[in-house]
Formats: sequence, C-alpha cells, structure tokens
Amino acid sequence: MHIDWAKKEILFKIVYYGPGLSGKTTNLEFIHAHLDDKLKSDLISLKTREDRTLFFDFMQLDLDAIQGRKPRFFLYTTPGQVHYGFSRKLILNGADAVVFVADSQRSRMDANLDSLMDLETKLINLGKTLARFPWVLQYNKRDCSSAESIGFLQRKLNFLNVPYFEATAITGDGVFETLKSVITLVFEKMKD
Ligand SMILES: Nc1nc2c(ncn2[C@@H]2O[C@H](COP(=O)(O)OP(=O)(O)O)[C@@H](O)[C@H]2O)c(=O)[nH]1
Ligand SMILES: [Mg+2]
Repeated sequence: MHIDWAKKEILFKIVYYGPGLSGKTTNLEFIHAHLDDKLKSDLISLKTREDRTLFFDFMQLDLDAIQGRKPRFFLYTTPGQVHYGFSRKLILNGADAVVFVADSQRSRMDANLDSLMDLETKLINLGKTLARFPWVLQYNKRDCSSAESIGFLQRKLNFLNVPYFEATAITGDGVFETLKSVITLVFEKMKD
C-alpha cells in the first residue's frame, strides 16, 4: 500500500499467481473487458510469440473515493514458466495481496503445488509468509471434464483455510467474485 497524500490516492498492488496456463491472464482480460471505461487503464500484456505471458500483464482499476481518498488498484499477473522466477520475484515485491489461480484439472495438481510452494518461498524471501499474508484461492477451469472435486482441491491446496472461489475464467464465472474478495481483504488489512 502506498498513500499519495497530494493526490489523495491510496495505491494497492494485487498479483495473480499460479502455474503456467491456469488462467491468470484470462482473469485480467475478463475484468478488463467488463469494466466501465472510466474505471480502468489499458490492459498491457508483454507476450512471447507463443502467446504466453513473458513478463506480466498489468492493468489499473480505480474505485470510488472512501473518506475522501481514492483507492487505485494495480493488477498484475505473473509468468508461470519455471525459468521466469526472477520476473515473479520482482512482481511480488510490494504486493498487498495475491490471488492464487489454481488449475482444477487432475493433470495439473503437481504444477499447482509447485507454484504454491514457489510463492511461499518468494514471500519468505521478502520477509513474509502465506500464513500471515492476504491471499485467496481461485479454482479455475471448473468447466473441464477432468476437473477435480472442490473437496479434493481444498484438501490439497487450501491448508490455510483462505477464501476460495470456483471459476471458469473463459466465461467469467467467479472472476469478479474473486476480485471483490481480495479487495475486501486488502481493505481489512488497511484498517489494521
Ligand atoms: N476450459 C477452460 N480454459 C481456460 C479457462 N481459463 C483459461 N483457459 C484457457 O487456458 C489457456 C491459458 O490461459 P491463460 O490465461 O493464458 O493462462 P496463464 O498462463 O495463467 O496466464 C488459454 O487457452 C485459456 O483460454 C477456463 O476456465 N476453462
Ligand atoms: Mg499469462
């Protein structure tokens, strides 16, 4: 969180984290496509030729002023591929909260766990830890025929009992619910 006293703005950074191809960019694309023009910046994506996120996707979202201060959210996605570890570390730096986008498909459970452990390692390097950091879980790709049950995913991934959401980012199901929840967490943390 950063307060710009001159502009009466409060700036927040929210990072969408998760394994490659879990649907992080699709979340941002849906959010961007369904927001009022007045509230958003352009969606900036730096992509490789194969259309996978190279460095990050980024957009800005402004909410109505609360007690005279304007909350402004910077939404980022991280690249999932293993060799972009350094980019992920940079993007996580200064994050106020994380949305962990898990892939519900059976074949992606190891990738989900690896990415969650990678997130924990990077948080620890920043002097934080998942147990004391605001984050929510999104179980994406609920439409896939090989999607695991929510009970199974909860047992595997939600060992800290954080808020969780079912989603199908390609149709937008669950996308705004997830965003609202993480924004609420960020506001709660700000009050402390
Ligand atoms: N079936 C299905 N495909 C999805 C869903 N969300 C994303 N995808 C697809 O999964 C692929 C990877 O999505 P992307 O957002 O680029 O993943 P990222 O690497 O996490 O940013 C793309 O082909 C998306 O269209 C979903 O909910 N259901
Ligand atoms: Mg991406």
